[in-house]
Amino acid sequence: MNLDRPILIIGAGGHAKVVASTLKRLDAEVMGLVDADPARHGQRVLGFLVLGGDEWVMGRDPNSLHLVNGIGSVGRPGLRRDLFLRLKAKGFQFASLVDPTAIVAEEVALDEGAQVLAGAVLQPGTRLGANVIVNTRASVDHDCLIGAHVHIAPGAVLSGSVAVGDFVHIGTGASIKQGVRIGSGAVVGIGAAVTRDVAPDTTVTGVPARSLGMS
Ligand code: JB2
Repeated sequence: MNLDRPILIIGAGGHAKVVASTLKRLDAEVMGLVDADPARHGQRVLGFLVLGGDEWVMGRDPNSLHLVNGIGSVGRPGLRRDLFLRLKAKGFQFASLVDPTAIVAEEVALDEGAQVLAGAVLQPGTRLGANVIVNTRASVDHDCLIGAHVHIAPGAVLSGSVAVGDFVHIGTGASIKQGVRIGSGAVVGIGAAVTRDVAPDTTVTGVPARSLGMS
């Protein structure tokens, strides 16, 4: 976790509130938040001020702060990834976050900006790609490989050696059988039980999960 510089949170909605809460538990120095909605400017999120829009970030020296991505994945799913890539191209770095209530075993690797939130569990040998969210009380068992920009929503459970491609959404409370491979861009619905591999860009739902076609 690179919390050695002041932190600016991108976004000021629901996910921003969750990461702000983690940052408070970590006793990090938070400068505030930025949000595209002018109506939010000047408001507070858990006591932190919404300073302005993304132009506020662009006017800063990238070496003077670290960013935390406070955009979630509901609504426009590509927004979180696009902002991460745009701000990185401008030279900014994203802090990775591990909530103090999470359990992160040895031999776990987190790429830039990965977020392990309250009560989450990561078992040994697991790797999280850049900008991943392991959300509240989700668990990722041993030797899972999780691609970039993946959202593992609250309470989802991945058994051992699951491989997840980039930009996958695994819905709240879904369960993934050991060794399953989930292709890039796939969506796993809320509460689904995934027992077989999922093709890229496909949506699966139900128990056991069945394909609804291209996502
Ligand atoms: O380009 C942008 C931009 N576009 C939208 N830059 C910045 N800095 N902010 C942007 N936003 C802002 O993101 C919106 O104005 C809004 O305030 C915020 C998104 O908030 P919302 O609560 O709608 O979604 P979220 O992505 O924070 O949270 C969703 O995903 C989470 C994973 C929610 O559904 C949560 O319930 C869920 N836990």
